[in-house]
Amino acid sequence: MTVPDPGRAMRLDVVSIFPDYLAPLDLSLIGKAREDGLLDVRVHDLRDFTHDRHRTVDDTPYGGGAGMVMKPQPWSEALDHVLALDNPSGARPHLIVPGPGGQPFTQALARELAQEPWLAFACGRYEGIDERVYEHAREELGLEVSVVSLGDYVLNGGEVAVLAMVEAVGRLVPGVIGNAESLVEESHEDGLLEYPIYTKPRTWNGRDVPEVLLSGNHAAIAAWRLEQRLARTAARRPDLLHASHASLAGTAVEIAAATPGDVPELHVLMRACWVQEAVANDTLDIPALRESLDDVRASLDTTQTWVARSAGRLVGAVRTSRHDDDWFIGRLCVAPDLQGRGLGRRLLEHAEATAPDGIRTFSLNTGAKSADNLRMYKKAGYRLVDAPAPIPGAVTLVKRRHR
Ligand code: 6GU
Repeated sequence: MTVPDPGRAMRLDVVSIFPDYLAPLDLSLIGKAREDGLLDVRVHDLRDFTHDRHRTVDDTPYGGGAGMVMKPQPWSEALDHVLALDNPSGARPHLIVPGPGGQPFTQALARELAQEPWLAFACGRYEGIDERVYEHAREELGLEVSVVSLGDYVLNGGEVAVLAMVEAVGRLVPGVIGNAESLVEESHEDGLLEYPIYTKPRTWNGRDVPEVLLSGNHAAIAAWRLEQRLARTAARRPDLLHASHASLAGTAVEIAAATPGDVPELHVLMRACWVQEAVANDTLDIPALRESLDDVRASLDTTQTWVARSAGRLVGAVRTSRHDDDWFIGRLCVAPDLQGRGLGRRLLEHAEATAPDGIRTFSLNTGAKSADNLRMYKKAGYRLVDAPAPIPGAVTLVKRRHR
């Protein structure tokens, strides 16, 4: 086993009365990541911090009621022990307490947690942990404490939830998954569920693979997959089609020049955004929707592309190009769950602000029926021009530059 590189490994401590429950963390990708020194996982037995013959961790609740409550003292000693272990990064852990009463565990939260140097998990059993442990951890130990729930159902304890969370977070730590592109092309990364997948044989048990997948027509395959994703999301998770729960509030959004490393995420973001345009304009015949990964990569050389990131997540983009004295602003997009919060306007202003001397007009295209986009552009001073449609169903808007 490789010794974890303290500067690189993400540290994970788990405290439980059933440490054996966490044995699966030795297996598969997470086990491999531990061997490779990418994750430094340590499991602790809460009962090691009791001092009575029965190693008691629980007692009856004040005020009455069913079940038992975990006593504060063993938890306090366990946390002190975790904090006192060698800690080369100088960081403090973010304490995660799994419980059905917590904030929902989502891919977005997994991404945030994957950026932390150190996570500590406190697995409660019975009815839960004495509330004063949370206050003590926050106020005396100075820890950020989050209660996190896997979903709206009840488990017997936090251990299964920790297995799920460590797997979801661990696979986002750089290097744990070899092919980073596979990370963005999956459910919950761009607001839609995945399309159905098939492998050989072509006919199995009298069932054929959908014809389009054998056609070799990549545009047709992409359009079919997109339709499947939309249909599936509408049927199984209609809430995702109107996702308004994610928020930019309180998170800094940084705009930076796009690099080749941004291309896979940018490609997925564009798909997610122009699916909306496809629905709003009732057509799949939109160039942005048909851009391949290679097209997006190539566009970095022919345009100036900017990406906006929030807590590591790519949440918006825009590209500009000069045509004589006109500055064309293209592919302006904001992640569907974060629209309506002014991020599009910020990207637009950034695109305008980067225009060189000699530019006299800004211009852009959008769908003729893209009501939200049109409203935003008009508010920003753009006017529809009576030019031939750049592509079927699209319109051109122009604004004079004021200097
Ligand atoms: Cl994170 N813990 C427990 N004990 N029950 C749960 C849960 C977590 N998420 C859903 N049910």
